[in-house]
Amino acid sequence: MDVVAIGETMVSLTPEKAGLMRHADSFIPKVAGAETNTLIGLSRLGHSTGWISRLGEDELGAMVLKEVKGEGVDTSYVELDASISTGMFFKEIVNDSDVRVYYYRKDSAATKMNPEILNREYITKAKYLFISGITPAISSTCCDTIFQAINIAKDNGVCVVFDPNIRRKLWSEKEAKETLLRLIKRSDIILPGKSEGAFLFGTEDSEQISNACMQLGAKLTVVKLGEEGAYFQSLEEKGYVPGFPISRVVDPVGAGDGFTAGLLSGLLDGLSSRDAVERACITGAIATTVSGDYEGLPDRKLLKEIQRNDKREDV
Ligand code: KDG
Repeated sequence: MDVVAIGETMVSLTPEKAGLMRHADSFIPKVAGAETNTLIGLSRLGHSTGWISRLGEDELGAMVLKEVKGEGVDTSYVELDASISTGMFFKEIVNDSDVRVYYYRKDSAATKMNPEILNREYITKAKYLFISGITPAISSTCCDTIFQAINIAKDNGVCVVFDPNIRRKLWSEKEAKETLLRLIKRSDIILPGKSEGAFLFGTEDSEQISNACMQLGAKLTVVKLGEEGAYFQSLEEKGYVPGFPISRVVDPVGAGDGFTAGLLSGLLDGLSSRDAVERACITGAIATTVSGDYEGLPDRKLLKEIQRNDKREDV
C-alpha cells in the first residue's frame, strides 16, 4: 500500500437546509471520517490505500463499508462487530462560517479497537502511515493502538504522517495536549492548523509552529492556513504557498483531509515539498466546494484540468 491509515469513520447526517438543526425536516446521510476522507482522496488520485478500523455489523456500518470500498480503499483490516453500533454524528451548518458537529459515537465499534487489530506486515509494507489526533481521543485502547502502530512503522522505516485534528469535544485539554505532543515527537510529517498551533505551542505564528514541530523531530511540517494557503518547512527548504482561490465554500469540513491527500499524493509522485504543498492547497480548497467531506475531491483528470486552468502567476 502507498498509505495505510487507522481511525473511525461514521455516518454523518446534515440537515438539507442551513440554519439551526431544531428546524430541520430532512437530513442528508454521508460517510465521514478524517482518515478515510484522506484515503479516498488518495485513491481517487490513483494511489493504493488501506484502512484499519472497526464498524458495527449494522446498516450504518454497511453504508460506510460500501462507500469506502467503492472508492477503492482496501478494507481487509476493517473488523465488523455485531454486538455494537457504528458511530454517527450530525453536522449543523448554521451559516457558511458556523458549522457545528454533534457526536453520537461514545462506545461505538471503533472505540473498541485495540493493538490486536494491527497486522505488522500490512503496516511495514506501506510507504506512509497516516494518523490523526482523533483516534487517540476516542478511547484508551484506541490510543494504545495508535502508539503501537507508530512503533511498528518507525521500527521499519515507514514514514509517519500526523494531523493533530484536535477535537475538543472528545477529551480534556490536558490529556489532548500531552498526548498530541507525544504523537508529534513520534511522527515524521506534521500537519497542524493555526489554531492547533496555538493550542499546542501557544502561538498562531506559522513559522514558530513549524519550528516547534521541527525541534520535536519532524522532517517536514506543513502549517495549514485555510484560504491563505500553507507554510511549509522541510530539512532542505521552507516557504509560503498561496491558497487556491475558489468562488464559494459550500462545506468547509474535510478541507484538511483533502489537503493531506494532495500532499501525500505529491510526495508519492516524487514532487518537491513545495510542489506537493501546492497540490495540497488545490485538493484542500476543492474539497470545500461540494457538500460532504470528500465528495468534491478530484481524480487525476480533474486535478490536471484544474492545474491547466490555473492562471495565477505566483505559483
Ligand atoms: O475532518 C473531518 C472529519 O473530522 C469529520 O467529518 C468527522 O472524523 C470525524 C471526526 O471525528 O470529527
